[in-house]
Amino acid sequence: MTESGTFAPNPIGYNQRIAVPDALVPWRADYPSYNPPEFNDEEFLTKGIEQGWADQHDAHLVDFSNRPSFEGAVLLDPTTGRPLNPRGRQGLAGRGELGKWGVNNAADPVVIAIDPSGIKQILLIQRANGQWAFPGGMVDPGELVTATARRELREEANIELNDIVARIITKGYVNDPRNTDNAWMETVASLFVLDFTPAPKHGDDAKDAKWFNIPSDLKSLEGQTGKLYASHGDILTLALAQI
Ligand code: RP5
Repeated sequence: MTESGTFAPNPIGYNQRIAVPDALVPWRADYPSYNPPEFNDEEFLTKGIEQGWADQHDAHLVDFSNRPSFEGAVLLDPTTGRPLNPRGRQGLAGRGELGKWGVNNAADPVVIAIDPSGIKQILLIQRANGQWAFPGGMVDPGELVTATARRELREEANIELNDIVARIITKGYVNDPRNTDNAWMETVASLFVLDFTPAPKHGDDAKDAKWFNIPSDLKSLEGQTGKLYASHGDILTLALAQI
């Protein structure tokens, strides 16, 4: 089970998001009338607090000193005590369906199989919102990101790659549709290169799991899959440049 326990952003809450003109996205841009709607999935977050994976509702109660961001130092809103998204205004306050104020850490296994003739395939799962994605998930408290990647592969695709050495290909902010002004996703993506294609079986909240041929580049892959979830297309492009 993923920490958040959900894949599809609640369309009701996230649909309140307002558009922010590009020039006014950075917090340093003066925008005195900025007053975005607030979305916190209270029932879901209260369950998360009880189960220990979500922060308290009041961000003042959270110790952010041990919550590093790949984006550098994170500013806190002096009034609410909430972290401010380092990528600027997102048109929605609160933390929506993300358990943590500020950084929410994920891990993404990028599993690519290459056959003897050089044909490449990528293992993807289908999320509840229908988009294809890496079988990634939230890092559990105290868990190493490399362990998260292997756990999520097992849970979402029923694939164990214990004998395969993975290498980290990128770490950073994810353009996840659940991001808000005060909560956002960051991931560590690990590359697994295989010379075989273990049969996947979808599990957890993945609706499907399968291998896709990568004909030449991301664009040709997305011709089959549709746009990959969040920043996964960019991550895959990085991965392909490294093999
Ligand atoms: C994305 O959300 C990450 O890249 C990762 O794939 C995923 C983690 O969230 P859940 O799958 O646990 O919802 O931003």
